[in-house]
Amino acid sequence: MKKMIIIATYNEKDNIEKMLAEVYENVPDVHVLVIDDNSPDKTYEIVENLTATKYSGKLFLIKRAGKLGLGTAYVAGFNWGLARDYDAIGQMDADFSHNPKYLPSMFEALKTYDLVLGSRYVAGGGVVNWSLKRKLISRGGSLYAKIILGLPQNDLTGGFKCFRREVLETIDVNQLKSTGYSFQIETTYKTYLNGFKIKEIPIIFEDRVLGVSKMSGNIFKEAILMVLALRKNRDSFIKPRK
Ligand SMILES: Nc1nc2c(ncn2[C@@H]2O[C@H](COP(=O)(O)OP(=O)(O)OP(=O)(O)O)[C@@H](O)[C@H]2O)c(=O)[nH]1
Ligand SMILES: [Mg+2]
Repeated sequence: MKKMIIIATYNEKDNIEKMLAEVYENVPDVHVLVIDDNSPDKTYEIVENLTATKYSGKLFLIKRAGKLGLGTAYVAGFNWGLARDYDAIGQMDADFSHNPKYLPSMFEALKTYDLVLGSRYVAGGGVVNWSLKRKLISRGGSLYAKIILGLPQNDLTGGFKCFRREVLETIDVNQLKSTGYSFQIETTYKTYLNGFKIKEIPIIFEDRVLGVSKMSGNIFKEAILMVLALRKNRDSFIKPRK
């Protein structure tokens, strides 16, 4: 199985090199695509250097003109991966909230499942160092989406995921409507609607230690409305299987 991981970065200069080292330590044969949105802290320069030296042939960089959002970064990454011969396409954050030690078991599960979710909300999973408020918002958001959309999965907003390429080919990544947190809900929902097998693997999610948070209130509003829109348009997301 040829594997790749997409890591989107915006001002992650303190995290990215160590993150990449840990990813390759855990999965030596994985390819990583970094999508950087012209980070003011020049994260892309660090990555550029590593593509030419230490990680030549297994690290790739797409540098975009400016901050275009995490959702469109993943879409660009999905398209990049689908245009090449990867069988497994993963995504994770650069800030160590997603511990690379989980990658081997996630890729292993992808041999029998079509989408693997790193899940905070199954037995053995959890979050550390989060305020009660953030815990409630996150847990409530997943529960809200689970109920409205009728999904059996428990962590619908997490961004630590691995897809089989067939899933991304089927759900039409260029038609994804969300830009913020609901992006994760949308891809999992469309995967589920198309009959793919989804596995949740417990992860302990750790709050970012270095770098600055990009949370905002608008993102939540979008998510609440987007979930309703996804439910309403449910039938149009079911594609004929290839
Ligand atoms: N390319 C790109 N990457 C982004 C953008 N926004 C966030 N990211 C990256 O996406 C990942 C997740 O973003 P975070 O800022 O960690 O979001 P979060 O985990 O919800 O919030 P904090 O950890 O509290 O900051 C990180 O690797 C970010 O650097 C963006 O607009 N473009
Ligand atoms: Mg984060």
